[in-house]
Order: sequence, then C-alpha cells, then structure tokens
Amino acid sequence: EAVIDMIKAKTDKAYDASLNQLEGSLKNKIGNYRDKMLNILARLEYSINFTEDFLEEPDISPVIKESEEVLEGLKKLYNSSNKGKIIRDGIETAIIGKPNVGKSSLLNALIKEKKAIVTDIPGTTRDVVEEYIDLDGIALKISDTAGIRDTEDIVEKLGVDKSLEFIDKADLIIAMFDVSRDFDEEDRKIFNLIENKNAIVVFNKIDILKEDIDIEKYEKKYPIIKMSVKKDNGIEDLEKYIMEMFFKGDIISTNETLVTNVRHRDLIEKAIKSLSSAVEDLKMDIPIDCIEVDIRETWDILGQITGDTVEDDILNKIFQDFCVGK
Ligand SMILES: Nc1nc2c(ncn2[C@@H]2O[C@H](COP(=O)(O)OP(=O)(O)OP(=O)(O)O)[C@@H](O)[C@H]2O)c(=O)[nH]1
Ligand SMILES: [Mg+2]
Repeated sequence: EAVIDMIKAKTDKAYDASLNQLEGSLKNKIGNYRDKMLNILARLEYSINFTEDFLEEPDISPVIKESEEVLEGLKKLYNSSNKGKIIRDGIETAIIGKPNVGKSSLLNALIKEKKAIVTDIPGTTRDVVEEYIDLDGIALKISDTAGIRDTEDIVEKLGVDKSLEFIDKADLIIAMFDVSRDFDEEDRKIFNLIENKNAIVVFNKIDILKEDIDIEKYEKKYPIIKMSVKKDNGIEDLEKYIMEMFFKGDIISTNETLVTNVRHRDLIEKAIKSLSSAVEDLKMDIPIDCIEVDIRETWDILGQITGDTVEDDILNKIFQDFCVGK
C-alpha cells in the first residue's frame, strides 16, 4: 500500500508519510519476531530447569523450528532491501540499442539538458552516462549506454561490454531502434538481449519515415512506443508508460514489507548472524546458557530497529521474569 501512495505522492510531505508507513510495517514485523524470540528464550529456560530436575535430555526441536522460522523471515526482509533501494535510489533504467539510433538524444531529452554527446557518427558514446530524473515522485536512475555492435576498436568494445553489464543489472530496459533504417542483424541481437527482461521498445526517428509504421504487425511481447526525439514526439508517452508500469507493480512488487533504510538493513544482517549461530548451536550439544547469549543478542539488535533499546539491567529483569519455574 505504502509504495502505491508513494507513487501518487506529489509533494515531499506525502512522500515522507509513505516512507514512514513502510517503516511502520517493518517495525511491526520486527516487533513480532522479537516476541517470538522471547518465547524461545522462555522455552530454553524451561528446558534448563527441566534438565536440572529430571536429568533427562529436554526436547528442543520446537525451539529450533521457531528459531528457523524467524531466521527465514529475517532473511526475506534482508533481501527486500534491494527493492527498498529502488524506492530510495531510483529504478535502474538502461537505454540500449545498436549505435546511432538516438539513445544519447533520448537521455538528453529526458533530463532536459545536453549532457551526453550526440553526433551522427555511430559509436559516439563510449562510457555509460548516468543521470537521475523524477517522474512525478518516482525516481529513475537512467543510463545511456554505448551502442552495441561487434567492433575491433578496443575502447568501443570496453563500452559495449559495459552496456551488456548494465542490461543485466537494470530494473527496466528501454530498447531503442531506428525505424528509418531497415531492421538488421544488429537490431535482432538487441531483441535477443532483452528476452525475458522488463523492457519497453522505442521506435525512434519516425520523423524521417515516409509512411506511418504499423506497430500492429509486431509481436506484442513488449510495449512499443513510436518516437521522434528530434521533434519531441513520444517522450511524454514513454514517461507515462514507465509510471504506469511502476504503478501496476510490473517493475517491483508493491505489497510486501520493504527495508528502505541502510541502518536497518545492517542491523538485520547482524541479527541474522547471531540467530544463525544460535540455531547451529541448538543443533549441536552446546550448553543452552551459551545459546541464550546469542538469542538475547538477536532480540536486542532487533530492538534497535523497533526503537526498544533497553539498559542491560532492565534487560536482565525482563529475561528473569520470563524464566519459567524460577
Ligand atoms: N531524424 C532524427 N534524427 C535523430 C533522432 N534522434 C536522434 N537523431 C540523430 O541521430 C544521430 C545519433 O544520435 P545519438 O543520440 O548520438 O545516437 P546514439 O544511439 O547515442 O549513438 P551511439 O552513442 O553511437 O550508440 C544524431 O545525429 C541525432 O541528431 C530523431 O528522432 N530523428
Ligand atoms: Mg550515444
């Protein structure tokens, strides 16, 4: 929900509110995990007493199962920080295509600035040019890449390799074609590169076409936008389309808890470490008191996310109250 609000958010204030809502959902989840950790601790305490009284091995398998469940949840949250990053830093969008189709011209048009070098010489762009744009509250990190083709030129080839890397890591690809020229083997390669990717196809240079192209005859695997960067035609359509895709959740899923904050991500990583070590120890014959230290630590680290940090002595009291049978 919060992400959708964020898309709609036009003012900074609304944006902050959406971010707060995301954080609220994270804190809620972490709060639940902390409660579970307390339960786990209570059970451990119980089994310590149980062993003292009966000199029998207690069954700690439920404790292992619960700990593993929390661990699983934490790992999922940690992985979501990638998507959270999209919201914080922008959707990684790569403009790709063979040389001379108008990629750099499109970047310049989107940022409304002559940042990338444009010439009619194929192979002009050698290095990736990155810029941020703001589409009504959605951040795009947009990269203009070197035109992809087989080349003997060492510098150009390094650029092409970089373009391929950017295709891999992009959240969204704008694949550009020059429709004033015949569709060739190089264009075919671009189509192969976007196979199974989030992509929008742009047919550029429609201004120098004699007749209108019929996009109906192309396969509908990707959305197609007709464009003339030169005549400022179709750029708004592209922007609208990207917003729509984001809104529909095509670029990132919009209904899960996301970690949007680096400090939270680091704390979750620490919690995963200490809980993993507790789970491993539980599976071996390590004295339970030692395991308790790790469980407590996990509980405490998670408290730094929910804002429930407590002094050591209060911490001890909470845990003592939890000790069953003491
Ligand atoms: N007629 C026409 N020309 C265009 C259009 N868009 C770009 N051009 C021209 O096409 C040429 C190449 O444009 P660039 O933006 O440098 O192309 P590129 O894809 O970045 O090329 P590389 O960096 O070599 O891969 C330039 O001369 C542009 O002015 C358009 O919509 N119509
Ligand atoms: Mg270029």
